[in-house]
Amino acid sequence: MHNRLSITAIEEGAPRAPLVLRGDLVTSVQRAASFGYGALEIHVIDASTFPIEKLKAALKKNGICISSIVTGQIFTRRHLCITSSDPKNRAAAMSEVKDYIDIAAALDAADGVVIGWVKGNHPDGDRTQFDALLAEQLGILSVYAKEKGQRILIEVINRYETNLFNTAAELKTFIQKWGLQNCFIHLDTFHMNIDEADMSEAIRTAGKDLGYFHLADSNRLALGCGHISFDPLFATLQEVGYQGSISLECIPEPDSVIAAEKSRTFLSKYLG
Ligand code: LER
Ligand code: MN
Repeated sequence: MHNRLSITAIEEGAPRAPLVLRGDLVTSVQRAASFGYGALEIHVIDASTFPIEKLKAALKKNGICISSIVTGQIFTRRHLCITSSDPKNRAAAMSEVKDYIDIAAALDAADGVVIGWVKGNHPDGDRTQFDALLAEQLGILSVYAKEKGQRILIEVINRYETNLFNTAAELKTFIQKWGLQNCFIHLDTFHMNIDEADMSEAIRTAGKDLGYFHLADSNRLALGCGHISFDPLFATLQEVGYQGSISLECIPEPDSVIAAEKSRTFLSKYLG
């Protein structure tokens, strides 16, 4: 396969958060390239202080690109979500996601902008109003992203973290029902191993709408440290003609270097 291989980075985060490279982002660009990754996925903490120009220079110097910009920190650190029942909160969330889309555009991200936790959770009971609001907000963001040459990548996340889109089929149905353009399905092997009855079938369900792919083993450690069978997954990615990046999002244990190198070695049989 010839997909671009990416690795996750954040300036600082909880030790067991599944983000491999930590610390200064320019250093992470150098480390990603030296470990044999062709792209960096950045979980941006604060758009207002994000070092766009320094990163552009570092990417050029090291010959790698940005695969995606991830919005999760908007929710985890600032408790904002695009479907909040508080109009101020949701307006702030939308404004921040747009700032993240601007960063992705400035860095010419290859795959797009990931929307995970920032989409919120649906309330108990009737979902009709919530779904309409979610579709409206995603529609606004996808038009904004399209104007900037970016795509919206909606992540399917397991039931213990969110009650929205735990399977590829749920998300595909939602995208089709609301006619969302420029919104793609983002799968993650850690989440799929929990909620999909058949992981290969989930990739087939996403099909041409598959827009991004996260890799971790069943225990969210480096590849080869758990019990996921990756052979059929890579075969199915090929079968559906997936062209996007494949990004390592695992817990950096015993440390970032070992997790990055071990996973890179594991992947050489699929990606060269
Ligand atoms: C983010 O990509 C993800 O997979 C979530 O579980 C948050 O870590
Ligand atoms: Mn993920």
